[in-house]
Amino acid sequence: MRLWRAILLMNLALVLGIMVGYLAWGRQVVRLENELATARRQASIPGTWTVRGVVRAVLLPANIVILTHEDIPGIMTSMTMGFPVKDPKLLEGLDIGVTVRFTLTGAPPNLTITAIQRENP
Ligand SMILES: [Cu+2]
Repeated sequence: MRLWRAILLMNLALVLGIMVGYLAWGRQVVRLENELATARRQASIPGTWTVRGVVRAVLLPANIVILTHEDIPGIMTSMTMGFPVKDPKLLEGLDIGVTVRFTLTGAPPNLTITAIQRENP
């Protein structure tokens, strides 16, 4: 085989490889964009979720309760975070360390506690 033919074949193989890689990458981008759009749609749908949590702090002036909550399906995994409460009366009788069952309402990430009860030990 002549040298120029070998070089030509190598260049063709290189161009082909780059094209295949570029096409695969393009498809991946489209797939990821669709996934992101779906996730954004799902994440911003208003709803109501009732889950359990443990009271970590009550910030009366700010109307916020800090809870370690269990997984909220489709919204977030378990974590410690603060939630605003709809009515300051909901914060009455919430002692630190108490296990509660609470209801979140709104369109994530704008969620408000609309109900909260101590769970029986
Ligand atoms: Cu959270």
